[in-house]
Amino acid sequence: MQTAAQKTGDNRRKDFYGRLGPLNMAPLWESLHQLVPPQPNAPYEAALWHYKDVRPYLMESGSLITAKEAVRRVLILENPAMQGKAAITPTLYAGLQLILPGEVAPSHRHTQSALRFIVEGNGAYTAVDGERTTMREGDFVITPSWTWHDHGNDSAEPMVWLDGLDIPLIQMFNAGFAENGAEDEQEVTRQEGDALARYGAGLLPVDWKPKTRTSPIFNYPYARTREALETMRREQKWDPCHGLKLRYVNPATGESAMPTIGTYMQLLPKSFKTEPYRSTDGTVFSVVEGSGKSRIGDREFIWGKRDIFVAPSWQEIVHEADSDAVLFSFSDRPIQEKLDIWREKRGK
Ligand code: 1HN
Repeated sequence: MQTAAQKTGDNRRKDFYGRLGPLNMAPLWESLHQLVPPQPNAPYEAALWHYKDVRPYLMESGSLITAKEAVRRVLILENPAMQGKAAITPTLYAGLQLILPGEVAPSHRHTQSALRFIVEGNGAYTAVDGERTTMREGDFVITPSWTWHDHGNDSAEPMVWLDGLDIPLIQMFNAGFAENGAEDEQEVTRQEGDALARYGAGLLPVDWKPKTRTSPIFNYPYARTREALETMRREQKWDPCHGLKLRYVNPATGESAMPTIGTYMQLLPKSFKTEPYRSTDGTVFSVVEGSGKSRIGDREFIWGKRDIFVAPSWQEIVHEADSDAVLFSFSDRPIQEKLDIWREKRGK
């Protein structure tokens, strides 16, 4: 029971708050706990998209609009707790892009950085900085900030990839710029494989200096990544929380391949169950091979090849592989690390 004096006090406060509003002021003490929480309490959810459920809609979109008209024919993967926001986490955007045989997605550039993780199909290409790279399942392809890029599909099959962009982050900074190219397809000025040969063979051109923070390699082929994991597994040195987990790096700096988005590939052998793990970087996973399940917070998700799921910041993750499984993932960890705020917790 409130006393009369308390009631008067409450009313006086309410009245006071009401008079602050028009002056664009607010009492901190009413929201302090929320503003400075004892630990992260993500305002978004864990979620999973089964590829078999999503694919028919993607193909239907292919009959509704061309890649050229759409500019990018993409179905956005929206976090269920952030509908209408084009965000899968508060800093990251994800979508599934379809490009059909014979189509071109016209050239443009923007300050947002993009990654493509190839989910289905082999043989479509993306062009960056005058080089076309053929994309195959499991390849990780980068479109660096402010570089011209167009996509095309000269193969006989549809191609679907997962787009990951730092759109919400750039929105927050209000630092977005974009331009359309004069031509649909940029001029090809370098032979295919040029960037990988120059920068991706454990060598660098002798007098070359990086001009940006993004990796000069723009296609990290799955064949190489998979081979690295397969060779490493023979040692049987598993990380209890990650199985075998590698991060993609910019060979010029040893930092993440993209400045704003960290990208990873991990192998979980059949029957491996990870120790509980949490970190402050909300993470998007794409299943490359195998099947299994993941507990994220108090929810469980059963996944198979090509499924996509998201784990919010600081929710506990436990993965369990039913068969040898390979997971690609991306998050905003590199930014958090630069700000000295990234944290992880291993075990319970
Ligand atoms: C974009 O440029 C691409 O180039 C994909 O493929 C998705 C989402 C929002 C803004 C730009 C692409 C995008 C995008």
